Amino acid sequence: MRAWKAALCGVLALFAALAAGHLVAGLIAVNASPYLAVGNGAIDLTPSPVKDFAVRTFGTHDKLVLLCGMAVVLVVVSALAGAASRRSVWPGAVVITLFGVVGVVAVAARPDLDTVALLAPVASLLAGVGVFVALHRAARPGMAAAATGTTRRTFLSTGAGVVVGSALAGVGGQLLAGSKDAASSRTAVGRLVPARTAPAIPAGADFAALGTPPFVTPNREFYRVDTALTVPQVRTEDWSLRLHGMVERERVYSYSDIRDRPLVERTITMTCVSNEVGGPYVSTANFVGVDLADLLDEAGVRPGAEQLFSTSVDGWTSGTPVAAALDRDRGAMLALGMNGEPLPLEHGFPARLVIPGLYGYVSATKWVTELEVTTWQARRAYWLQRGWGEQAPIKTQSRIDSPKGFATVGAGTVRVAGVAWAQHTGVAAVEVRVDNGPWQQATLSTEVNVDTWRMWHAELTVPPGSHQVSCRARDRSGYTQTQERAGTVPDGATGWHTISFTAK
Ligand SMILES: Nc1nc2c(c(=O)[nH]1)N[C@H]1C(S)=C(S)[C@@H](COP(=O)(O)O)O[C@H]1N2
Ligand SMILES: [Mo]
Repeated sequence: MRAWKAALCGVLALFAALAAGHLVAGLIAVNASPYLAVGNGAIDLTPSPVKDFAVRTFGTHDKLVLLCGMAVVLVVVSALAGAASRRSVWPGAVVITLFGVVGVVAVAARPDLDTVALLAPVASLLAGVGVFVALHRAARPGMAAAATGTTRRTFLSTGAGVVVGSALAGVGGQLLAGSKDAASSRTAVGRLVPARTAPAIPAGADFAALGTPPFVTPNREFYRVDTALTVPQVRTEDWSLRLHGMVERERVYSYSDIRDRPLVERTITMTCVSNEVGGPYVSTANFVGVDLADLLDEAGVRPGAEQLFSTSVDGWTSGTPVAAALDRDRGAMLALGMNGEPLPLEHGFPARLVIPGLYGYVSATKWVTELEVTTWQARRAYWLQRGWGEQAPIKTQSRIDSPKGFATVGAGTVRVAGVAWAQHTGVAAVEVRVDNGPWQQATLSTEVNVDTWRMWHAELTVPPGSHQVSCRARDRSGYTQTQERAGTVPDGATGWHTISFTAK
């Protein structure tokens, strides 16, 4: 048979396999889709430096890049496997089967999926092999020369049938997955009214008009970092939080158990450990929820407990020092809401942890469903297994937001503006300098609380030409940001943010 026909058999079999898996996954759990399971598996297996590189290079699009890359590899390999089957059905059938097995293994390995989820990759495997064999048969030239036209027609109509069937199955799977989504459950939550609201944000809390971000980050713009390829869909009615381990009384809370308690609101700046100097992974919100210490006190933490080990519905885990979770002065929260709304799905609906002063990977579990009080020895959380630090307080940092790097500005007086943060300690001062000149004090915005960022601006005099401007923050402990550059691994980047610009 012609090479193009053989290759097409491979590619169409791939489509059929992916679509069948997606359809069955739509009935069970969207993450059972073998394509997504392989993607999620790849994320968990990717070495930290590569993951760090992906986050740095592609930002929030890192997952889209992964999925597209996988698609290209799958199509190319399927086409090659098909082309290798010009004489015999075997090479292609073996490769398609191997793909299917990888899908089964990936779904079996997902911590968030149970055994029925295996039906999805099994459906993929059967559809892939079945379609490949059928198309291959239809494509084989007939015995007599006269039959060639018929063969081509049979092949094309079978192929078209596969394309239409796959499209229907794929779309059907997507619709089914959507019908079980959590969006309507979130809408049904309505307003979460705190009994204790956070103090109103004072007018001078940001210098947005001078180029800083707004003090409170709108939910849509709040940075997002997680390992989930598809946003976990958890309805409040299906959610519960189990608190167990080294406690006197194990507790299980439903959504209404939490929501019916007096809620508190706190303004908190969250930061990701993967934020490079000058990076975007820092945002501020008004979180609404309950004190984590209240829940822990109800359960009764036993002596010797060191770690609060939290687990997300998607299997991701995090370990927080118990002392930080119990410290009332720190105000660790189990949050249900963010900026006047229930948590957005991507930010952990129905419930997440937020603990001021600690990087997100040790404090901010989204879609949290289990809290185990334990020791550091007993459990190792997701990023600890991958070489990141156990203790991860947020490092004092500052960033220049305006001018942007490589901008051209008018010579003379140049306004520089940005943000600084030293959560749980407080920013005491920010200094700026041009071209290794003397450090100059920046004007700070009104402080909201020590757990939030603080904006700054400074007016510098610069002659025409290219220049570099750097900033550094000092916190209330007296510590001034070190110039020493450290990468994000294992516990957060250090160094001064420096940008270049041209004055004309
Ligand atoms: N379930 C889950 N929770 C998670 C993560 C994750 O990968 N999965 N990432 C953590 C990290 S590294 C950070 S910095 C914060 C980011 O929260 P955000 O996406 O709401 O900004 O969530 C934390 N909670
Ligand atoms: Mo993070």
